[in-house]
Amino acid sequence: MERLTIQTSPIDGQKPGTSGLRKKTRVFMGRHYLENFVQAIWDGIGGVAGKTLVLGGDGRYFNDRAAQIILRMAAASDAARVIVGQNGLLSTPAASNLIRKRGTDGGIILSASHNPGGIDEDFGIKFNTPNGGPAPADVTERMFAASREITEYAIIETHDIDLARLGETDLAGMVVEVVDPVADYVTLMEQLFDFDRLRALFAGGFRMRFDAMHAITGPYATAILEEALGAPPGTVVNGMPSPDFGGGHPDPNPIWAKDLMDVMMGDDAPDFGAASDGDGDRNMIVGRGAYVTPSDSLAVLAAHAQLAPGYAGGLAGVARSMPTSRALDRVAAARGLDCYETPTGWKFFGNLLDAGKITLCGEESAGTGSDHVREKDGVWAVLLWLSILAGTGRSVAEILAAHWAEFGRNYYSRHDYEAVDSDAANGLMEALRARLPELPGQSFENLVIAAADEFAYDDPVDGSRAEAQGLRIDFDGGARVVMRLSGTGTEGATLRVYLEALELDPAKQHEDPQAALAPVIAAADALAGITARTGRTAPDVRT
Ligand code: VG1
Ligand code: CO
Repeated sequence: MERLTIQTSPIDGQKPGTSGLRKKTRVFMGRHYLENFVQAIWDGIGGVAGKTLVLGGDGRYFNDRAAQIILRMAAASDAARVIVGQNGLLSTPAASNLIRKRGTDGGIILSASHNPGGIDEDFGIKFNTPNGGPAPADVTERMFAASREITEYAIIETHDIDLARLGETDLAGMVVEVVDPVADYVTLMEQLFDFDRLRALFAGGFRMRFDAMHAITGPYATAILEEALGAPPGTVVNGMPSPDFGGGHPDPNPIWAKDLMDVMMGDDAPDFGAASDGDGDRNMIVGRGAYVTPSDSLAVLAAHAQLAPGYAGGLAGVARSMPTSRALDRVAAARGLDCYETPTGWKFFGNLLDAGKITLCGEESAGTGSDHVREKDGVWAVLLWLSILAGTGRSVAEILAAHWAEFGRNYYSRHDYEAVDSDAANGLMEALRARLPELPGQSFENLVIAAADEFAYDDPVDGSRAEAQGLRIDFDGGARVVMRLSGTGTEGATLRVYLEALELDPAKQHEDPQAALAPVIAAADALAGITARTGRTAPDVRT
């Protein structure tokens, strides 16, 4: 084995976004591209000499090659140990758990999450810090800075490590420890949930369909739902991870998880349906004939979390990302819980969780989680929902109706305009930003604007400030429009328009959300000139 020092030079654009660095797979496969960024990670965290890291990914195309390169680079920079999921696989929450449980110096997750995979699709890499959470902005900025000054990287020249075989191997003085990617995660779930109770639910004939979307949660969901909880074989569908996710988008929403939606809305639907994304941190929840918007799911989980043993003592507080609906706030106010509003991206919850200010948190993009790890967690959300269904004896539809009657319904939808020309998208945002001060008091589509601002977040724990986190426009009566540009796309710009309207009258809480939101949708277009500026007459995705 020879340690090589390879001369290189900076590559433009290695700037991590909302969740790590995401690019087209062919870009990552380009000469020095992955190696440069991995070296920048090492530099950004002050080197890896003597350190222990976790490594795993969602199994997408290039995951296997990237894992080998990263191991050889870690060894060349004198890391002490890398704990790798078997075959280079780990879901994002399972990686977060391992980082914490093993007391490591952090970890690398290979994933572009809900983005499609394959040689012509997307790849990504993310570094998580020792608390198990995504690296905060100061750390990713150091990585980006290092990527712009790089002149060389070190790598060991050797044959591939066998990542299929569990156990330890030596790689030029570094220990490579291959672990079962599922086992520690199952142990954690057993600590939080009453598995006997959930087994009894399935034994009583409760039917469920979990769509793993050909992504990483297949093995986790099969081990927990079918093997540990006794759900019948076939409960988990699309459970074999594939490098291109069966050619689909591993994004659990009604568009990309349409098969599941069709089953759940059809005759003879099971009692409960769920889906997860590429790397296993997102969840979609759907009952028989009842889709649950992620914002509502978060609010329902907060209202009933104590039904699971892990949360029987109550919640310290809750948090949501800014664009997430205010359904959570209504539960928090009724229960006397602190409720924090953070920018988009899980990294902003880390300090609140570490400081014990919150127990539960989530985002409108189908991410919910708690203080058990420092990532959102799809399978965990499913188990908490199952605990609530078992504990209340109600159906999903009944739980939703009761929730809205008690707290009010925050009708909610997100409209995405994908691969928009970047200049057009930036122009739209700039024009709206410039008009914010004059908007209060004006009315659009009979909706009167109460307040308008650009969201900035002051972290209450470390005092750091994050600016330019989205434009928000509040209307009298509890409706709201939020606009921001995605930080996870790999092509042009994605404009996200978040729409919300509050309905307190139980007689009006059962409308189609797009119909209930029609005035807000029209107001958003009138405010920002979406059609005029982007040339799009309809969004690509409505969640
Ligand atoms: C999106 C979501 C955000 C989520 C992020 C990572 O970011 O809006 O809520 O945290 O993806 O999720 P953006 O910048 O594209 O809006 V995952 O499951 O793709 O890691
Ligand atoms: Co994800």
